[in-house]
Amino acid sequence: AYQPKPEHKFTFGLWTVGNVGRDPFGLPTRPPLEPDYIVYKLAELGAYGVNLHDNDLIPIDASKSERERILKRFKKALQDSGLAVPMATTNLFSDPIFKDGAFTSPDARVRAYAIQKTMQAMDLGAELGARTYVFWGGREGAEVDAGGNALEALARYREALNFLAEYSEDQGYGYRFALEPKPNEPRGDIYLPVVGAALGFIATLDKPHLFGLNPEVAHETMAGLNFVHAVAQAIDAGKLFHIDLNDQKMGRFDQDLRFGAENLKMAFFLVKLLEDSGYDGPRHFDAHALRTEDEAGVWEFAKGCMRTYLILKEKAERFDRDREIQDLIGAYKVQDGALARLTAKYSRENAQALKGLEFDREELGRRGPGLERLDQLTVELLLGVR
Ligand code: GLT
Ligand code: MN
Ligand code: MN
Ligand code: MN
Repeated sequence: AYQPKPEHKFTFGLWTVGNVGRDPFGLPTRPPLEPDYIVYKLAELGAYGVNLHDNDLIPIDASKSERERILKRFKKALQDSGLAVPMATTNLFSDPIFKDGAFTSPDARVRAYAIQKTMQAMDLGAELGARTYVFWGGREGAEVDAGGNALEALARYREALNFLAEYSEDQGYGYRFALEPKPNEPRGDIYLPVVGAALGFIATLDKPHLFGLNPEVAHETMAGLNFVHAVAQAIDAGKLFHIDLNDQKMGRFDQDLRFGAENLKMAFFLVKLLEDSGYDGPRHFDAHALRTEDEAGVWEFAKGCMRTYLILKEKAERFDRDREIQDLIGAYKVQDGALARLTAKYSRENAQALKGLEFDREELGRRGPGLERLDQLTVELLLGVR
C-alpha cells in the first residue's frame, strides 16, 4: 500500500532532489547529483516524471558539443527508465544579468536576452516532450519603487508572454503556459504576487486560453493566504494547469518543506480537492530535503512526499465513506429546491416572488451548523482513530 506508481503522476524537478543544500548563509552540504542519475533514481521510486529548467540540465555557458553530449545521456536515461518530462521552464533568476528582472527589466537588452533564452529553453523542453511551460517570475520585482517600474513592468511582462505564446504556436509546440506566483524572495516584492493577481493578469493577454496557473503551497502560505482556497479559485476558472506541492510555515522565508511536513490538515483538504476536482495533471513536488541531510535523506524526502500524498488520498476516500461525517455535511448544507430555483437565475418574476417571502431571521441566526463536531471528526480521522 502507498506504493507510488507512474499512474499517480508524481513528478520532481531536477532542482528539487538535486538541491545541494545551499542557503543565503551557508555553503552546499551535499554534492551535486548527475541529471541522468536522478532520472534512474526517481523512476525506481515510482515517480512519473522529472521537470527542469534549461540550466538544470545544460549549463548556461555550455558549448554546442557539450550540450549534445549531456542531452544524449539524459535522453538515454529517460528512455531506459520510462520517465517523462511533462514540464519545462527557464532559469531567469540565477545569472547576474537578471538581478533587476528578466521580462520586466528596465533594460531593453536584458528583456530581449530573456526572451531569446526562453525560446531556446522552449525548444529544449519540446525536444524532451514537455507540454506545460512554467513561468516563475522570481526576479520580476523590485526592492525600491523609485525606478518607477511598477506599472511599466506589467506591460513588459505582457509583451514577453504574448511574444512567447506566439512563438510556441508558430513552432507547433502546443505548450500550455502556467504562471507561478510568489509574493517575495528573491526580490523584496515580486510582481503578480498571488494566484488571484495572476488570474487577473491572464485575462489581459492576447491568448488567455493558453495561460493558466502553477500555484505553490509555500508561496500562498508565505503571503498568509489559504492555499486550498487559491487552488479552488484556479480550478473554478479552469486555470489549474500545474501544481507545486510542498509545505511551509506561515510568515517565514521560502522553506520548500517535504509535502505534509508542516500543515497536515491543509495538505489533506488540498489532496481531497485535487482528487475530487478531476485534476489530471502532474502532482509536482517543488521542495527539497532539509539542509541537514545527506543523499540518503534526499531519497527519504522524495519517498515521503509521495507516500504522504497517497496516505492523504486514502484518508479522503475514508472521509467520503464515513457515515457520521457525511451525515453532518448533509445537515450542514441545507437544501431547499424551491428557493434554489428562485435564486438560480434572475427574472422579474423570481425577484417579485423572492421579495414576497418571509424568513425567520432570528431562528436562522440561532442555528448551529455543527462545524465543531465535523472538524473534530476530521482531525480524528487524520489521527487514525476512525
Ligand atoms: C525555484 C522556485 C520555484 C519555482 C521553480 C520554477 S524554480 O526553485 O523557488 O518555486 O517553481 O522556476
Ligand atoms: Mn517555494
Ligand atoms: Mn522554491
Ligand atoms: Mn515552485
